Amino acid sequence: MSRYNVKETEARWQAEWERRSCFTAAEDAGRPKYYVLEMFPYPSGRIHMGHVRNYTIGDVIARFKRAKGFNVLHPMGWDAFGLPAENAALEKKTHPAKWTRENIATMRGQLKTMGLSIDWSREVATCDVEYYRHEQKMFLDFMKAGLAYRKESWVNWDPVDNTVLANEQVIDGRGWRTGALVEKRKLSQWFLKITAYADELLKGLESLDRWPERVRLMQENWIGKSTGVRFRFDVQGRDDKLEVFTTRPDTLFGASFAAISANHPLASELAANNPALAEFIAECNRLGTSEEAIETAEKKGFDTGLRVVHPFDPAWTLPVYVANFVLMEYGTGAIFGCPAHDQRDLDFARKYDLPVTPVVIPADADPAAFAVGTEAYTGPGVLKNSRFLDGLDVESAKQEIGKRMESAGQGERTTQYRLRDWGVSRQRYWGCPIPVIHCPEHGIVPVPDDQLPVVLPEDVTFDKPGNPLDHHPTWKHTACPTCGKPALRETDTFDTFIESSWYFARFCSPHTADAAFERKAVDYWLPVDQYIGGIEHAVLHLLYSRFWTRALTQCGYLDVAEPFAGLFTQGMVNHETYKDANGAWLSPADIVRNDKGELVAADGGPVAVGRVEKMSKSKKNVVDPANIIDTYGADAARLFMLSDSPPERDLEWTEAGIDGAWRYINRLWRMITEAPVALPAAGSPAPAELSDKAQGARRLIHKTVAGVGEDLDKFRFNKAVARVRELSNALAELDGKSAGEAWVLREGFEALVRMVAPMMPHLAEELWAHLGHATPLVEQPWPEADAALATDDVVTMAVQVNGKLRATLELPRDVAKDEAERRALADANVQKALEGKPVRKVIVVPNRVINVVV
Ligand code: ANZ
Repeated sequence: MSRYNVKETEARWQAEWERRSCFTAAEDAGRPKYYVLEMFPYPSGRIHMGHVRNYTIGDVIARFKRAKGFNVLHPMGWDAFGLPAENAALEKKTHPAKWTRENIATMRGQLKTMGLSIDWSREVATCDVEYYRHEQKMFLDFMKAGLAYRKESWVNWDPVDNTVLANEQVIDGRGWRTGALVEKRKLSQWFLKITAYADELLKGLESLDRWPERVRLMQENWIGKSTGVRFRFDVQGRDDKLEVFTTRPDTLFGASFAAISANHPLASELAANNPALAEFIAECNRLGTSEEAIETAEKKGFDTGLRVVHPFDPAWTLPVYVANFVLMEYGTGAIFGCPAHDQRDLDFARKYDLPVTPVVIPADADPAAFAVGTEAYTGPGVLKNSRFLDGLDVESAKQEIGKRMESAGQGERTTQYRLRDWGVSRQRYWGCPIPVIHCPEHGIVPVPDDQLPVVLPEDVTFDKPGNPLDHHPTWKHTACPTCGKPALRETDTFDTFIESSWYFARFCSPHTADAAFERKAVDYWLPVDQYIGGIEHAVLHLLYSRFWTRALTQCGYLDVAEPFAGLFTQGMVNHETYKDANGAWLSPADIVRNDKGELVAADGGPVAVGRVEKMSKSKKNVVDPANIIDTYGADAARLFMLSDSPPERDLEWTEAGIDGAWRYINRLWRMITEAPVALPAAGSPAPAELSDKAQGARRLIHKTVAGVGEDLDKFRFNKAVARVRELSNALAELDGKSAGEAWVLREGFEALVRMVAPMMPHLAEELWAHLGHATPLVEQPWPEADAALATDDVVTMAVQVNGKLRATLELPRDVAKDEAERRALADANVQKALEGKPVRKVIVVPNRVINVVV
């Protein structure tokens, strides 16, 4: 029995594909293009199962589309700037550049063992100056176009290390290394005007009909369009006014307080001679900068003692609080609170004993009795307790009050977006330098074109906290491009989301030196036809890329509406979790089965099996793909990734699963290399005569070809695998002896091999060669199904004699009634059941049943 030598075979075909440059893409106006891209990896060290799943899915699509005649672009690169490299530098005393490049080398080698059909000649690493220099130029063009600007903004500050912390470095409100309570500080930082595109980014979502609905909804919520009213309260005893934004102006007669953000200018002014207020503001600032932190914190306020006057009643005043749930960055940083109809306001009112007056009454409630307890009423209804609004519905009341405020000059109806401008300054080393210079005389001066790129220096030290660019003895000292006098370089670097906002465009012409890309290359390849990645990027990365594409279009770099025409988000790879007797996590590699088949620790100790969860280092439930590929080969890993669950769902990695994939590969290998009879030569014409069995097998072959093609097109990989398995089972039943069977076996084997090629490319190549083909399978087109054979033209009909099932017959669909009758009566079992009695009647229900009555 021949054995499939997976290691030798996989390596040999990988080398052969490379030798023949099978996956090198070039523009070709004569063929339809197809750009398939998986989200590029961060070079963290080694590839994990999430990568294997992501790149397997992408590779199936790439290989399938290539076979279907598309000119496929399938590139790979490295999202190589970022914090982990700097952390490694601090903890392992290595240089971020060295750490990153070593990781890239390791991971490239690992990816190559997967047999991915990638055009490696297009590989880019975003930490290379050949890459990031172009985004410096883009940024300067954005500045000219008014899309980049500077403003003060809050950062996390570690008071012990005296350094800015990234959000990921703040753990439970404390610095990750010092454990010190993190403070908020204001720094001047760069912003990109993504809000200028808020409406376009929202409208564009409608055109993305090949994106998951869920992702479109998440982006819509993130952009957060609200229509409402901005209006101004008079402040008692002061000349200035307090401007608020509300989406519910209809509830104004239910207002019981006003509140401002801790960072509102009025709050700072009042705090100057109010130490208790200053302390409250400091407490708010310790909450952290994220919206989530603010949303989940207990609602707290501080009564400023000021009062504002109700816009429609000069005798009615409301207290003004500083409140921890009011964000400075949204609307005007100030609100009015209507506790009956907003949960936060209600919680706040109950805590500080403020009135709760319902002003919107649900249609089915008794207006006299309706009251609000612990739950605010946010639904529709009719206005009450609201003077000129009484009796109106919510929508009309909003319009009415808006109109009145506009004509009195008190406020305006407006649209407000939750989306904030994108802060891109990071006080970090391992990133792209922001190409501006600070001159004492000329302020911010963009680095002139002929002085680009601003290269990140590698001779830096990590011996003290803070940004090494700041400590570098010479790097930041330069001359002002305007006056030539001493000036300082910006030492902040870009947010790494910038690199990933345009890499898909760089892949179109990755080696163009004097420009980010060639125009004709992006015009040909963009948009990406199929983008594949994790749902965790549903908002930021995808939204930033959509914005960046529009900004590039505005600045004349390219002209595409949307960067990613199709998006697929795959599920996670999960695994059981294990704990030892002491409750410590155990890795699957530390566990064995004892003689009784029970799971035990390697030392024989008991193992508690826990929940199936996402593979993570902290719970040790990880399986290293390198070990799997080493043991079972890439094809088995790929097959298991595809066969077990639909790709959008989570997949549970099990030993039994990978084992099953491995066994199937060997079965296919044996079935074809040990065929029961000598097969006719490749390309032999079909024999004139086929037995029923052979004809039946042919029908299944062509049905499978049609079905698998459709499944792959629709990302139903698990269904495609099931179909292929069904066909291989059927072919295993043929002994090749009756008329034409040997020929059908060859047809079946070839179809099988060609269909599994996108999924198990190495095995497929090897079997294709075994079947006598001299040119590799990657160069073959996708098999065509014979439509006449592929359709279900045969139906199974039941034959009953006096109501009892006596036989089933395979008959052509819509067969004539007398033909059905003839075939039924000719059947041996039916004849037996008739016992020689005369047939009185035959009733044929088309395609279903033949009833014989005696
Ligand atoms: C009064 C009111 C009454 C409100 C009511 C709601 C319900 P969206 O839909 O997200 O746009 N708000 C405005 N600015 C805020 C800020 N900077 N920080 C925190 N909250 C703020 O939310 C708009 C509503 O959120 C506004 O409408 C305002 O409260 C609050 F029964 O005004 B509303």
